Amino acid sequence: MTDADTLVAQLDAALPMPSIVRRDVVLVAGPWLGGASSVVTALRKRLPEHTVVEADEVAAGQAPAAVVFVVSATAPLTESDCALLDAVAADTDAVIGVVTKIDVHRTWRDVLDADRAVLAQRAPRYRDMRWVGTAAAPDLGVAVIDELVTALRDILADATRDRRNRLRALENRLLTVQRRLELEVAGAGRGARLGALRTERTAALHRYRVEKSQRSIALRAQVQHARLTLTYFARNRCASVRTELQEDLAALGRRGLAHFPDEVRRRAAEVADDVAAGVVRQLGDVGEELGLAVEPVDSRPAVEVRAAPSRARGAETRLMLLLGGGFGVGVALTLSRVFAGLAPQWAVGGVLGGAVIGVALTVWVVAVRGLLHDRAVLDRWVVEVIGRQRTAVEEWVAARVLAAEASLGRAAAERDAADHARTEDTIARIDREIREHATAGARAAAARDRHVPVIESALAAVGHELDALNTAKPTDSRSSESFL
Ligand SMILES: Nc1nc2c(ncn2[C@@H]2O[C@H](COP(=O)(O)OP(=O)(O)OP(=O)(O)O)[C@@H](O)[C@H]2O)c(=O)[nH]1
Ligand SMILES: [Mg+2]
Repeated sequence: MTDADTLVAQLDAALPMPSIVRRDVVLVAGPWLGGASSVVTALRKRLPEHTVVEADEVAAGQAPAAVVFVVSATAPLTESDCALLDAVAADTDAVIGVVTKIDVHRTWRDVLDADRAVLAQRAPRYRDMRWVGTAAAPDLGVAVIDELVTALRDILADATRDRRNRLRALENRLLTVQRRLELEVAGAGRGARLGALRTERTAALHRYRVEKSQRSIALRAQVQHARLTLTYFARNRCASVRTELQEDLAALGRRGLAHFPDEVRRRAAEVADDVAAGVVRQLGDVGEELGLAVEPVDSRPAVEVRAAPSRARGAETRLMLLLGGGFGVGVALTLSRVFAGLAPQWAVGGVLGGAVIGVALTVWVVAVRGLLHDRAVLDRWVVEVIGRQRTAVEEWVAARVLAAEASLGRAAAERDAADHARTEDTIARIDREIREHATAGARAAAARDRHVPVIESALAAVGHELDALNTAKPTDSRSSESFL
């Protein structure tokens, strides 16, 4: 057992080590339109004892005995060409470089040197790689493939090939494990995920605070607005009903006055109903706007209309009778005098007529004065009744709005509490995930620190042994000189 095997045996058995199946085939691969298929055809003809395959005939997890890497002499290797070689020769040390189509590209030697230099710079393993020029499917003349056939025969006959391939595969496995350990420390997108989680955490907290204060501002503003609107509504409704009642009263006759108090009661009750409906509607709108439930309004403003003042007038009636009588007597005397002066033959009739007119005028003046007095009394009564009702309605509105504010405040507090619990859950989930990532990172770092030193020693031993085998092997890195 070599050093490399001993060190690999020391590696933790739990480490997932990719394994490969070695196939006794020659793999010919190269970039697009490089000429690989033509080389395969030519090699199959020349080396019937070996199996020559193209890349699509080698499954994942399989490795060939030797790799022929075919590139066109058109231009030097590009980065993607080199990456292709890395992939196909990852588990195989026996690699031959082929520059093809040398029949049409006279500068193929320069391209070959450039390819060799590019690969030598890419990895030390390619430094001693053998390169040949071929023309497997020339446009004119015969195929130039002999040197490739010789090189391939040499490489396949090399006694150290198996061991070198095995060591190369081992190196690839070790590098894969090392890369995986490093990747696990960095975490697949762990940094980005942690950043996203922290942003999400800050956003969740910010959203909770902002939404809470916005909701409480909205609640205050809406309640304040409802209070103002409803107070104005109640006040205006009372003022308009008072004006209407006063206007009605001014047009009422003696008989209508008797029913007027009932009308006042009816209208006062109407105002109370209107205000109650307005409050229900407005508070309902506020609740809907805020998305909160408002307790139903189950009362209406109390309407207390006291009895109208009595129309007993006593002294005033007597005074009016006196004044009306005086006025009637005056008119009667004046009329009798006029008749006595102008038509003495009608003097008696004038006295009688004057007396009748005087009495009629007296009755009329007293009645009109009485009606006006009653109206004035009722007018004052209406002002007083509606004034009292306005106070009662305003108090009722203020009490309802206050009650609604309290119930909305309670509902808002419940919603805030639910929101708080939800935000706490979110934050806890985010914190848990952040912790899990941190733990996974620490675990991965510990695993890397434990395994990487052994892997590095094993890699060094593998490299050492490969160097030793390559130095011992007779190298032939001459390029084809046979063409042209
Ligand atoms: N002049 C010349 N042309 C060649 C030579 N080898 C291949 N070609 C031409 O190059 C083209 C591609 O050849 P292929 O052998 O099919 O190359 P490939 O890499 O298998 O191509 P893809 O599989 O399509 O990527 C064809 O038109 C061939 O005729 C050569 O040695 N000389
Ligand atoms: Mg092909």
